[in-house]
Amino acid sequence: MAVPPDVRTRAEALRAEIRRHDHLYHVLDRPEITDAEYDRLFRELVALEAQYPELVTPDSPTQRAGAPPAEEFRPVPHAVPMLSLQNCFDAGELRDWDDRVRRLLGGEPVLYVCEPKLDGLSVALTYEDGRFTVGATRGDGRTGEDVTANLRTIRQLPLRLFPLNGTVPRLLEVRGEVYMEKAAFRALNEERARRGEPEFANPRNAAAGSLRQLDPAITASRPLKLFVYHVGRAEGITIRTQEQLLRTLAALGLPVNPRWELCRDLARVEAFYQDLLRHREALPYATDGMVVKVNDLAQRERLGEVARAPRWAIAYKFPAEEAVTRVREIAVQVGRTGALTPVAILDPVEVSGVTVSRATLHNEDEVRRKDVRVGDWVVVRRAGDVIPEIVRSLPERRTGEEREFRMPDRCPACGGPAVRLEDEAAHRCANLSCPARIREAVRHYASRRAADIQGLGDKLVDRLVAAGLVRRISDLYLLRAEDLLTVERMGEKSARNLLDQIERSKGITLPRLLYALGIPHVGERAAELLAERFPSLAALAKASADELTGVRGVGPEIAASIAAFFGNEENRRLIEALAAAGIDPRAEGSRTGPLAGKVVVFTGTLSAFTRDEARRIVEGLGGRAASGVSRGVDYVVAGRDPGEKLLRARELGIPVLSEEEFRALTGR
Ligand code: D41
Repeated sequence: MAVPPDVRTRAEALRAEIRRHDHLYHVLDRPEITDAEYDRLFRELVALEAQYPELVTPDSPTQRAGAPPAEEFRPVPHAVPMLSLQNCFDAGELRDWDDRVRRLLGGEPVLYVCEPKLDGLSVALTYEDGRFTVGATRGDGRTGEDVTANLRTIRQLPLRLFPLNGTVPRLLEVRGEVYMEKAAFRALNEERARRGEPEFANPRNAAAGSLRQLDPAITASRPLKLFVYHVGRAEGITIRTQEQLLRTLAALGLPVNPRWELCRDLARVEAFYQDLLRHREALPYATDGMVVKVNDLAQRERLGEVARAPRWAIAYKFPAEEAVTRVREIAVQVGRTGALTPVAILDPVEVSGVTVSRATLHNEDEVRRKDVRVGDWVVVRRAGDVIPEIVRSLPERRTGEEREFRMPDRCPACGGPAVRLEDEAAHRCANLSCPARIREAVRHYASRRAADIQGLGDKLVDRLVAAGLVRRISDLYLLRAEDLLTVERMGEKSARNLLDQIERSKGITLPRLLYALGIPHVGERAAELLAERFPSLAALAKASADELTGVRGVGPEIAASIAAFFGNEENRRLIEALAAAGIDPRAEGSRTGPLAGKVVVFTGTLSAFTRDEARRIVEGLGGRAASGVSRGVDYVVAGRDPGEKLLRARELGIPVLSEEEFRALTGR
């Protein structure tokens, strides 16, 4: 089918517009439109491209994900080798480097650019006529691996460069660092722990592991980010200094870390380092030091390189984040799924400014592998704000008093049997009503990314569980103000607020609820995928193994876990109890409709549709129709002869719509 010219023009305009908003959002962190408005543009483009497939270009914003899994990574030779960096560890070594640079340049003035050194994975990105064509890892510096399809999924990476003075360079090979923010790294590890998958040791391994995936869909699900800091090759553009290089790359729409500085002397370089060290914790990314580079590219040329590292740059590393301390005890924690985790209780020790007194040992095999015994001296490490870990024990300092750790065969919380399932690293407490498990399950349910019940803190959960008031998640919805007042010295007002929060959580969406239930292996991502495919919990509970594994991103392990969850009598009763409390969300027909995430209640008789039709309209627009009026309700639609519900809505200050207003809102 020939593409009508106006459609082609519209698609081009949409692409330009989406590119601009991608840049504003992902690179500049300064969005100009809401997610819903963005989604509308995106959907329009998707629809046009679906109708006219010949409109699709590889650099269309719709083409980031979706490449099929690769068999292997093709080798990519680097036309200009990717060099490594020489290191220094203190001010004296930095001075030696500066002295050498100045001597080699015959004492002429030198400016330096300082940049944070991100702990990620170096990549080279090639743009031809402004279009992203090839992306490669550093590899050994001469040859890397072709990870183009994976890099395309990184939202900071422009598929097309913005023109500069009306043109884009003929060829530009930029270099930078793919990394994972610390918070994202922690969340990924938590999810992996829940799924019983091995955790990544640090954000760099997580970034590398995510980028080196044969299936780009997996990379797309990992929150990778990018900063660029170097140009390997350029044609059709002249760059003379690092300062100009960074500004130019930013102007082309590439992500440049704004935290860089042009320094006129070594004192300024040292000040940049101290400042970075002070702010290190608060930065969203992990850094292991800074990189100092000669600003002038002509001077760089004269300085040259030694041993595959430029003489004109140096990495000034932060001090080691390790310390030595003793293991007082190895305690065992019970998780939400009953997993027992050994935790080393340490003599408190300071590691890069933070006191560390516990370190996770993950599981029994890990304790064996690291050969950690109670009473041992151990090396502990903190990388950025990653959970402290024991690097190794120091057996040479043993006295013979140390005790080997054995996983208990009873749960330390309830005394029930702890079993280790075949092909699992973890021991689990098998008792579903173990108070420790309930506590963790409720904490998880209330957490921000789940039901988001603010004010339901860990301590309060502990007390509610200990008092027997909460034996399963659904019991939260039976709590009364008196209960809260008796278990905790809480004011009437805070108790009210908390009950309101609990009430509000009844409006939880299906993907969030799926995640909040804490089904082993079902993380946020899997929950979203499942909610796209199954319209309700009931539908999911009925799904066959084949239907489950048919969902992209859901493997046999997740499917088995879901089947086991819904096959369990207790869990089925929990789902019923939740539904009885009014929690039975439906898949959102649309995530951006005017009623997305909204709860609507009807009262009285409607003239244009039946109740069921009205309900379906709401659901089709991403909302949920509820039967009772509570604080979680967003609109009450009043037809002819409305009932009690109207009064209740007025009492609670909930907006009341006439049938006409409802039709205007929904376009019916
Ligand atoms: O942030 C970094 N990790 C970073 C790495 C950076 N900001 N600048 C760098 N500059 C270079 C040169 C000077 C060779 C262009 C680097 C790296 N190299 C680098 N990363 C890994 C090996 C070398």
